[in-house]
Amino acid sequence: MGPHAHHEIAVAALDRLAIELPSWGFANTGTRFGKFLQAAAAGTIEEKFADAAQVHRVTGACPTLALHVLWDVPGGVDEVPRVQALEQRYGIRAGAINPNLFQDQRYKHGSIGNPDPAVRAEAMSHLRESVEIARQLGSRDLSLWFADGSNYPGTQHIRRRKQWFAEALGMLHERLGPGQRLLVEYKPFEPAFYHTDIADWGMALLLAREAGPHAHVLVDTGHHYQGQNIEQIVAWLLDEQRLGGFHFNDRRYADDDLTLGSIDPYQVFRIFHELQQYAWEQGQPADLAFMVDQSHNLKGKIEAMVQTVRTAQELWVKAALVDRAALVEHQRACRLVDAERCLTDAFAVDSRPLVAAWAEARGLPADPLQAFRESGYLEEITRLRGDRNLSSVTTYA
Ligand code: PSV
Ligand code: MN
Repeated sequence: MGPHAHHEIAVAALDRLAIELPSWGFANTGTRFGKFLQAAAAGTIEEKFADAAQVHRVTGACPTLALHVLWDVPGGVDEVPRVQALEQRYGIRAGAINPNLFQDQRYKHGSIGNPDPAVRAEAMSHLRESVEIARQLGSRDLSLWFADGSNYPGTQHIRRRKQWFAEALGMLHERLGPGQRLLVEYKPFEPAFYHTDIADWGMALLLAREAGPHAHVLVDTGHHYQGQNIEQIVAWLLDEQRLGGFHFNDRRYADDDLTLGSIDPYQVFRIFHELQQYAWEQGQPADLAFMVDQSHNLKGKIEAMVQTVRTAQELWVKAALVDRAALVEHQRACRLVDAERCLTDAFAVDSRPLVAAWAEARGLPADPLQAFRESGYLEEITRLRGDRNLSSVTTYA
C-alpha cells in the first residue's frame, strides 16, 4: 500500500469516527482516598458543555457529551430546556444519559437488585425518569451501570437478584421511545468486592436479550479481569448483534480510568481492528456509541481529553490500514506469521501525519493540543473558576 492509498484510507476512516466525551471527565473527581483539586475544573453543567466544546473545536470528533443525571440534571425532566439551551450555545449535543443508582444512601444494598421492594421501586422511578430525559433531549442511549452487588459470601440471594434485574430491565425496555436503546454495562469488581450483579459480558448479554431487541451490551475497557481478551468479547458481541458501544479508557491494574492507549495501545488497536474487519465483511459498520469514560485526577482535564481523542484517531487509522483481503486469505491458509503481520505492519505505521493531514483538510488544527494551549482558554477558566474550585483545599501539616 502506497502513501496515497494510506491517505485515502485515513480520510475515510476519520470522517466516520465520532467520540462522545463524559461530562464527569471535566469535573473535579478523585480516588476514594481524596481529590487533588484543579483550579480549572468544571463545576456546572454549563462549564462541562463549554469545556467539551473546546475539545470538539480542536479535534473535530466530539459532537456529543454524555450526561450523568444526578450530577448534571439533578432536577430531572424539568431541566431539559436548560440542557437544550446549552446544546444550542455550545454546539454540542447531549449524548448518552446515565442514571445514577449508586450514590444515594438508600442504595447501600443495591438498586434494582435490592431486597427491599420500596428501594427497587425508587430505582425504577429514577430509571423511568432517565428514559424520559433521554427522549426529550433526543438522546438515543440510556447507559446503565449498576454498582449492585455484595461484599461477603452468603449475604445476598444471587439468583433472586438476577430475577429482579431481568424484571426491571424488561420494564424499562417497554418504556423506550422509537430509536432509543438500553446499553447494559458490566463490571466484575468495585464497589462490591464479593459479587457484582452484572459481573461480565455474558451476564450483560443474557439480561439484554431478555429485556428486548433494543438492549445492547456496553463494553467499558476497564471492567475486566487482568489478561482477559477484550477483542474476543467485542467480536462475539458483534456476531450476536448485541454490541451497543464502548466506554474507552486504559488501565494497568483495575478500573484505573487512565488515558486511552497510555498503557496498552495495541489492545485498543486490536479492538478497533475487530470493529473494522466486521464492517468490511458486512459492508457497513455496526451501530455503536464510542464513548470515553475517564476522569483525570492529575492531568489537566481538557488536555487529557484532547490527548485521548487524538490517540483514538491515530489508532483508528492504524486499524484501517490492515490489509483485510490479505488477512482473510492468510487466515484461511493458516499462514500464521503472514496473518499476524497484517496486524503488526499496520500497527507499525506512523499514523500521526495522516491524522494531521486529515485535520488540516477539514480546517482543523494539525496539532490540537498546541492549538488548545495557544487559545488561552485554560488561563481564562483558571482565572474564572479558581477561587471557587480551590476554596475547600485542605493541607494537613
Ligand atoms: C463505573 O465504574 C463507570 O464505568 C460507569 O460507567 C459510571 O457511570 C462511570 O464509571 C462514572 O462513574
Ligand atoms: Mn463506564
